[in-house]
Amino acid sequence: MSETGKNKRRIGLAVAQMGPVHLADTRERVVGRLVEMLREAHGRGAELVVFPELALTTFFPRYWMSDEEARQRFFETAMPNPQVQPLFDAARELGVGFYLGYAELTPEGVPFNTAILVDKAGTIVGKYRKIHLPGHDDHKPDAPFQHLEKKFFNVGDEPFGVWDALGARIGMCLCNDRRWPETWRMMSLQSAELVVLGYNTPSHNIHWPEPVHLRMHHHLITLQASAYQNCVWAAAAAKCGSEDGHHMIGGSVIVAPTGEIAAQTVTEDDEVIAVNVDLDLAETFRRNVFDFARHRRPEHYSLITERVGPGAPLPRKPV
Ligand code: CDT
Repeated sequence: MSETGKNKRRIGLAVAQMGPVHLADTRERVVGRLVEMLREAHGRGAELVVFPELALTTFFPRYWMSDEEARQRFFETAMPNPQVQPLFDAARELGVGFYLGYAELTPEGVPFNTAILVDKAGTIVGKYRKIHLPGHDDHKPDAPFQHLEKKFFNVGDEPFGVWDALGARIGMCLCNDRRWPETWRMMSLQSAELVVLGYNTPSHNIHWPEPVHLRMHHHLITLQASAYQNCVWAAAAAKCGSEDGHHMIGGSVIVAPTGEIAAQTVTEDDEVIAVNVDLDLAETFRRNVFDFARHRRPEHYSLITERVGPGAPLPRKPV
């Protein structure tokens, strides 16, 4: 490392991709896999480990069932709870923080698709509830599987946020959120340096006959373009492979603010990737092409918050 390299602000960052979690897998078994990857990541210098969305269970929104059954089988009513406690204990023992996605049922009985940020002491320091819920809420008996996030979860009740933790300013989102530019801009406008997210992306799209290769293509271009346009590092963890015959893409990545992929998984199984991240790398972009204070023109962006979808063109002055 160069002399200047020594002075840079760095964080040991790992993504812990998960292979499939089947319906028959217990929470204990899944948490055992997470602890094993946390230990491996620590051995490779990680201070923060990113786990997937809904990491504790199979991707259950693919199954039609009553809300009551889903809540009984797949939701957590407390975090940590006795089954997940070993992960929090390992984090404290090793001095490693983590991001974890799970299905949350609040004490008031409200269901969310949630992610938490846990610091090196094993304390929850941030919580994010998924805002962009894809899929549908009705039964589609002719589809090969369902995507019932709109049935099983409420839309997140707080805007996108960032948290000062582990020596960095960290933003959180979940899966489908990564496809929306608003997600990233909300966080970069709060000076995010690193955006972490988990995902479950089915290889087949039940809504239209999308060529399978486009799933990976759109996943990667979204992350690379968003990291660059928002001057952030991005870390994305898949749950992937075939869960009881339902295939989901891998391709977990750590992306630099340059838009370049710094590390990518090569399997569809449990796999750790790690990068010693230079948090200052984004500064060049923040000071130049994306100096927001000098170049952004929010007075010309009003439609972004006024309209949900496409509408009539804005009135123009006569030419
Ligand atoms: N989990 C999740 O958000 N998955 C979506 C699938 C979209 S297709 C209905 C994703 O954006 O990857």
